Amino acid sequence: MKIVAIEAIPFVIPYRKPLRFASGEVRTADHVLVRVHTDDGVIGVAEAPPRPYTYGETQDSIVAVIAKIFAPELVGLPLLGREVRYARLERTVGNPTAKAAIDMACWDAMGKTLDLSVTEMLGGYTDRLRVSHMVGFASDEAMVADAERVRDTYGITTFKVKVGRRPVSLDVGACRALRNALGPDVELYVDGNRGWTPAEAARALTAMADLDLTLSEELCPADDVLGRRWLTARTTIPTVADESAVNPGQVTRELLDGAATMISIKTARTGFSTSQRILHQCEGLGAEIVMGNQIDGQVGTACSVAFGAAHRHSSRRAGELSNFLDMADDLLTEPLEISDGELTARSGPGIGIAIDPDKLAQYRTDNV
Ligand code: MUC
Ligand code: MG
Repeated sequence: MKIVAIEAIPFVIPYRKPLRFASGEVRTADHVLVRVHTDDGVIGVAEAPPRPYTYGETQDSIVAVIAKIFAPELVGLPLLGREVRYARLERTVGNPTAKAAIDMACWDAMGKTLDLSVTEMLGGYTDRLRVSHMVGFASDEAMVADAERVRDTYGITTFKVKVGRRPVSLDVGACRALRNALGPDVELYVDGNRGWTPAEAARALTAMADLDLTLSEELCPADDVLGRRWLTARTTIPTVADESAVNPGQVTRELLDGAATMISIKTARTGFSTSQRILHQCEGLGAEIVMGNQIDGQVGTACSVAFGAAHRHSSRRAGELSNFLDMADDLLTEPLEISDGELTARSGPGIGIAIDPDKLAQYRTDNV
């Protein structure tokens, strides 16, 4: 049970409609499929979604760092040697989605080797999560139509609304339109992707005080140290750290600084191994978590639901699991299906997904 090769395969799948938010926009899924091969002939898979505006990774950088740094460091290690693998990957700062995809592909290979699902191996708490849908920037009418379509088609009743535009009244208007159209029973929360100053964020939250928002995520940059602390202390809405807390040290800092009261866990950037460390850290500190979305495809979403369902602490809230619906196609032989507002974790082995070879041949861009 040794790792003998790690492949990083770039592929591009168009989006049906772009997702826009304060720090950028996504028009194509230019992801990297990672395959970990063992000497038993097992192949573990996962995907890395580059988010250049967030972590500085690109599709090219992910392919290169895996080929030139991570694969040479890991080939030859025992598949079950999780701590050695973790130590080797964590020696390198940054490159979060490249490291996460390798980690998850190794877990997939472990599950396939041991004939267990990743959800069972991680904790086996439940087999499903409620789904939250991210609504990106558009006109108020288009944002409402997107949310209504997703609610009516998939039974989703939790929505994360992208905010962080200027003037703040743009987003206040959009959130108000969503609340008016969807009624009092849906859950609404907001994510600013660092778009506002603390003063703008405070003004927006005051203007939306009657909208029953349940969470406010990353409204202003992590480097606004005192401003974030000031904002968090003056709002009754829990504040979620997302891109400011992508490793256990940053999670500690955000929570103990009073800059955030909750943490978004994204398997796309912390894999299963670091996500589990962060989850237990949050549980110990008494901080809630939300399973976030790195604008994942179906491979990444299967990873999020496998992890989220595995633990009590990560399965309480709706996970952000639906944005693959915006993609024109995907790679799985059996597509994920959201019904009654829920997504089920696959029963394995491993993550429980299979890549369709024809689709991979169609969408891969490395001319193999
Ligand atoms: C999110 O929760 O912020 C947008 C940028 C990014 O890094 O993740 C997405 C979603
Ligand atoms: Mg976010």
